Amino acid sequence: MPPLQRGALPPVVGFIDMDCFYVAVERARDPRLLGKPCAVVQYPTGQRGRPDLRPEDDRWRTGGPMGGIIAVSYEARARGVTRQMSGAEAKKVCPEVILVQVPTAFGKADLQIYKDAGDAVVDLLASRCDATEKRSVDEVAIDITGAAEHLLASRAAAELGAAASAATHLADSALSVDAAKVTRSSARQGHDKQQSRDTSELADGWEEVLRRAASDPVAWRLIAGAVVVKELRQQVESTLGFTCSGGVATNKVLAKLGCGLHKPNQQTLLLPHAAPVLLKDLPLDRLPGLGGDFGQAVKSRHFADFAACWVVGLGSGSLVGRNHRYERFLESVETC
Ligand code: DCP
Repeated sequence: MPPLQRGALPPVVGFIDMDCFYVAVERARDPRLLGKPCAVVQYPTGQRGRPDLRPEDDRWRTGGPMGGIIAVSYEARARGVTRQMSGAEAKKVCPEVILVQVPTAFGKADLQIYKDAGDAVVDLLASRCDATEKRSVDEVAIDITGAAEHLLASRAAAELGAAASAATHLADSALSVDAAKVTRSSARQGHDKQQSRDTSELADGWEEVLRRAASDPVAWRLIAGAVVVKELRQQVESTLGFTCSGGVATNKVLAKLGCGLHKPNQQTLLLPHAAPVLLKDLPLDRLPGLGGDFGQAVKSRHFADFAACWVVGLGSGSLVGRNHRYERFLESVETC
């Protein structure tokens, strides 16, 4: 293993995204939902004046107005249920789907159980990370440079390589590049490319990566980071009962991008040399800040062929706080 040069190398950044999070929270509270097609629905309009539904009440909706869907289990996604549907529409495409309504307080949705669960995840991650940055109710960027360096100093290289390669997709594997071509909206609905976990596909490219990493300290630290993320994900599942997906890279934009390639309950390593390959055909809406109409306008007016290397050049960025360089880029294209 090459010698470590603390401070001279880019950080090791992880990204954690919980799988179908509100559903997972409901499943941890009610194991009858495990393995079943189910979805969480927002409270239906006209709820005011009705008694509140506390978290501990029976919140399954079997009739009447069913509200709109805000989270869908992967089992229900496989049967055609999507977040754009109303509960009634979901029942039509998948009659066996179980709909759980969010709790209410004072006639309004009460999201406290989901917020508490997200905070519990951050607290657990913080125990082994240099810094954590909550990006949404169920997404966390983590600086795991110290934990990766600790593993490099305390475990044999062969052991780390074996652990990382057994659990981690490479972002430039054929499977990942294929997954990257899917737009954000279809990725969210779940598709077969996301869910393939064939171990021979996981092994694709790893032998070469490990051989090259022997003389590449940046790559070695990221490989150790993949082991850290694998262990953290296992800890989250065994302690809190939630599965999550993970990404590892040298900055949070790329770590998030890697994280979204393979869900649920999988993880992806984005080594620096893999970024241009991955970003070449990436739909712009997969990058943070470039989803929706703005991303479309940027693409059509400025980047028919998106400048992937620019994103790689974000470098380390700051993990905690805002990534000013990326934001300046977004502002500059907006005003072009
Ligand atoms: N959420 C919401 N309203 C939306 C979108 C999401 O209330 N319009 C809530 C429910 C989700 C949670 O936020 O469970 C996290 O949203 P994500 O977009 O991360 O999606 P999921 O975690 O549900 O699924 P995935 O496994 O695809 O990340």
